[in-house]
Amino acid sequence: MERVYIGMGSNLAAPAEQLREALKALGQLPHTRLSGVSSFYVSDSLLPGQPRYTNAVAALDTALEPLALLDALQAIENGQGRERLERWGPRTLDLDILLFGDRLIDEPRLKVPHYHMQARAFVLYPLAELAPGITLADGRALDGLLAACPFEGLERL
Ligand code: PH2
Ligand code: MG
Ligand code: MG
Repeated sequence: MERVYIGMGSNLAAPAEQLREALKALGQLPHTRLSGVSSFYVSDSLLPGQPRYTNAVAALDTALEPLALLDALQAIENGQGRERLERWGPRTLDLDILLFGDRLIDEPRLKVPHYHMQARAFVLYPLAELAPGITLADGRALDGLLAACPFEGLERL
């Protein structure tokens, strides 16, 4: 089993409810255990003109390989009505693989560590609840990323 952290986000159709439903689905994935969930956080969208997001991070222990897990996450997104109309468009559910054990993954469909996570408070602060003090597979310390990324603008539910 490998420890995986999933970034979760929603800004449509009752976001907190979307995250709760997604957590149930994550808990039912084969060869996978849902091992932790952060608090939920609300923040403005990075793109102006969209509803506010609710975000959280989930910890999984899984025997699935990364691309099999990615397929399963996309199936959950689709099952909750995700429409892929525009990059960074508003979404009912976004499930991103942030970290996958100590692997560095660089494939067309999947880059791990997730390449935007270092500058996103709505990823780093919930991750720090579940994995305080960790070092990413690329050698960066979570504490260093947090120090460079103010909590400002996040509202913890
Ligand atoms: N996701 C985006 C764009 N902007 N803003 C917040 N606050 N949270 C998100 O998850 C988010 C966003 C597209 O990936
Ligand atoms: Mg995302
Ligand atoms: Mg995504």
